[in-house]
Amino acid sequence: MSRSVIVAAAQLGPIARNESRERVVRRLVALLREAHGRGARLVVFPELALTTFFPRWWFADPAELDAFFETEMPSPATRPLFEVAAELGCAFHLGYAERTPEGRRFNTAILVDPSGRIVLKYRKVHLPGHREHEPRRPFQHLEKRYFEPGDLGFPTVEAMGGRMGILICNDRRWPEAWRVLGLAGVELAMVGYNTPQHYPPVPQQDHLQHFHNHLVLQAGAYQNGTWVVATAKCGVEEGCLLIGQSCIVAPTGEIVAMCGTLDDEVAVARADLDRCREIKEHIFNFALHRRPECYGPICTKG
Ligand code: CDT
Repeated sequence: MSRSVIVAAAQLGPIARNESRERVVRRLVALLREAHGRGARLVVFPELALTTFFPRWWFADPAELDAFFETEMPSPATRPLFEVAAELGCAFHLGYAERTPEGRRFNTAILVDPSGRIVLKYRKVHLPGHREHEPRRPFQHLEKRYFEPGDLGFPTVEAMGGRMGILICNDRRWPEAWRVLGLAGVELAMVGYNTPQHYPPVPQQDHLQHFHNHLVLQAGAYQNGTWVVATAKCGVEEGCLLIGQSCIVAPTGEIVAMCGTLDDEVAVARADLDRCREIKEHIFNFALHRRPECYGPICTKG
């Protein structure tokens, strides 16, 4: 049986602060239909794909913050996406802000299989930004305040004929996160992101944002022998420019498809999961070549 799956990065342009969930879901459904029409059977939507990137604002009123969180999945607003995807037999990845019944908040992503069942849930481990209000910044990045670090580790699942895993945005910069997925044998990693072009603490690196994005995605793919589908929410969102260049990366580290706009757009490629073996059984054959006895400091605090 072929282990090829046609995958899509379903990039989103900006979402306005006052845009309703219903309207965003209509955009997601349109992207899903386009991707499916181009052969895709797995569609990857971005991080926090249902709202504007709200950590850019300081909210003193918890009710204002809660409005950006989902308390159920699917919900009445998101159900149409689940229904259309199941009708088409198309799996999808979706990032959203999760509020648990106990009131805990996570930056979460799920994989929904072609029958409409949630088969994988991941909560972002590496939360960037800051905890307190920093009014001197042109915009805030309050993920450290609004989310708890993920408590699920880096889970993977067998789906679509291969081993699937998820990282969320800032996680992609951390080789440790990739390697934990690699050790689980991941063959396709989904990564949603919202990455501002301007990084207020180190603005001299603003021109490197696109380079760093692809650098870490390509390194993560190659060093772990996995396909990567990485999808942005991008464009000028409430005055803040977010980078695009959503892409699909082969296990060799090569970018095989990429979005060219800063708007709603689909990039599609055929991912032959068997190609992971070219890397996993040779240059990065972990059983043969890894030296974990020398890597101790990686797992100690210091
Ligand atoms: N969403 C997210 O994690 N964004 C960060 C921005 C840089 S840190 C403020 C990222 O790593 O792309």
